[in-house]
Amino acid sequence: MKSIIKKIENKERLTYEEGVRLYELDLFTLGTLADTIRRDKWQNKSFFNINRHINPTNVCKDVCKFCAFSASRKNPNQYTMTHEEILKIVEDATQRGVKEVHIVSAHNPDAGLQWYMDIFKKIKVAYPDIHVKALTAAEINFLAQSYNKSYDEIIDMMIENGVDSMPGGGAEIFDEEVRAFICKGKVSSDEWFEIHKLWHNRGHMSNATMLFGHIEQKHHRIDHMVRLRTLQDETGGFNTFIPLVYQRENNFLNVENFLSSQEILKTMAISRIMLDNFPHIKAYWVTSTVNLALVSQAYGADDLDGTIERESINSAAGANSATGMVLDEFIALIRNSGYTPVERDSLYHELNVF
Ligand code: V47
Repeated sequence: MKSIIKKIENKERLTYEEGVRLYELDLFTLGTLADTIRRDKWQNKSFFNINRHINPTNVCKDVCKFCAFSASRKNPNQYTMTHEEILKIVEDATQRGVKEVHIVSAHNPDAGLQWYMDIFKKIKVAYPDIHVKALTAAEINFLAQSYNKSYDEIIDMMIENGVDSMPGGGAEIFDEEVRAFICKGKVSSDEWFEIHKLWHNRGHMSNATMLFGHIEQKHHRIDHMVRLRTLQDETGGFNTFIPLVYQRENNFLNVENFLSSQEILKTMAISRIMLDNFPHIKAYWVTSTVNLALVSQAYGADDLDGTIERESINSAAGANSATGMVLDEFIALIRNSGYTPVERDSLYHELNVF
């Protein structure tokens, strides 16, 4: 173990095997190692943005076992927003200073390709300064398959219609066996990577998530991180890694044991250590709780996502995030936890230091 710690202190890259062993370290040691890396990169800064999540439809042809958000066509709670409804949300949001809309939908077989694409153009025409972060690799794969298009063609359409960056969703866990159990039929791991690589090769940035705390084991998380690190070496197109804590309500995975805070913090710290080529690690308060996201700042995380305003995917599964965070409160929480709140834009340019 000593040689692994020495390697981290010397800023040397860890192998997959060494990464798996990191979970044997105590929380304090892991935190100290991750915090040193975080402070080297970002000192005392904690980044956030003023953003609005929009989930325009929950009708989904896929049946991921962990998902509480999707509604089959028989579900009485299904919804699909009109473009007018979405534009109204964006209009209201811009009046509150929102600078990014994060748009993620389910895989709705009835909505049509143009329904997915036109909304981006309408938003960009009406609000040219707003950053549109939209379409996960899972959605791109769904659109390509449903409308007989290549990934390149869908990406062309995204760029033409004004999508600025891609969110990190749909990654779940890359291990093929776990993936087959939790989300069979959805974008495969290889396809997820192919799509992000194509997007990066066009000069655009994206994020990467990892859904953990369900049936996966620790070594699957390290495998997930190492696969991401490999693509990042090649393209440099990832901004942020976001470990998403699995929420267990209203879904079909039936996981009995919830992760301990200690294991969540260890995973945060281990991602900071393993993903040496990722600029940012995000503690997504929606799935970790606000309190643990604040503590995560001392375990490698330098980004707390944003105010969000409304969130439907994780709140459907039990997260306390349906109505977002009030900006002043968010800033005060970061400051009172000992960090410098820095409002960023979607590509991490600093806008305001509080
Ligand atoms: O891919 C679904 C996850 C993701 C559950 O790029 C669940 O900045 C926990 O990707 N428990 C969508 N998670 C959200 C997402 C995201 C979030 C925040 C920031 C960014 C970014 C991206 O939500 C899905 C899936 O992994 N999810 N169900 C659940 N029960």
